[in-house]
Amino acid sequence: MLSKKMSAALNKHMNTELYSAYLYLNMSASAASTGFKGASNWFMVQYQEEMIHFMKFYTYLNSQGEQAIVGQMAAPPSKYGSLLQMMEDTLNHEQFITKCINELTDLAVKEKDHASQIFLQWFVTEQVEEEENDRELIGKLKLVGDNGYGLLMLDNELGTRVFTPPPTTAA
Ligand code: OFO
Repeated sequence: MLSKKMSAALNKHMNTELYSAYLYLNMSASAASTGFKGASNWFMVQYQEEMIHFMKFYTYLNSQGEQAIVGQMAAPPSKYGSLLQMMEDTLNHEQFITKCINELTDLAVKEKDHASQIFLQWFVTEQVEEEENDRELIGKLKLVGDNGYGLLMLDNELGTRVFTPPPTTAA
């Protein structure tokens, strides 16, 4: 059983995960429109992962007898800068998500909500991995700079990313 406060906070964040999915879907289209097919694939995989994150919250809320409610949200930007800028935007967004997950975890601790604490642990770990991946790519993009051959090689590398669905979308 969730407190009203915990339920509302989890539901709000569920919608933020959906926003993340739409954000990366727009980034994928933007990268494709500038000829970066590999980067487009990378952001598409990112979109697919965010949909899993969204579904984890959706499933968890419903499993706790709450009704998950998808609400209205702001449209993500449709115009982006260079690949480096897009990756820096991605890291900024993920740092924001990390802050949200930490706040949710703080609330779960405060509410003595052990089930939610366990549920949120997966996301705490996931965010470390997400930020690490983004920082690594930012480093590579800075190294490559405006070098066309380097960008082509990096785009090829981004094209190899594969979406691996978790064994279950449940919490
Ligand atoms: Fe990118 O981790 Fe969810 O939002």
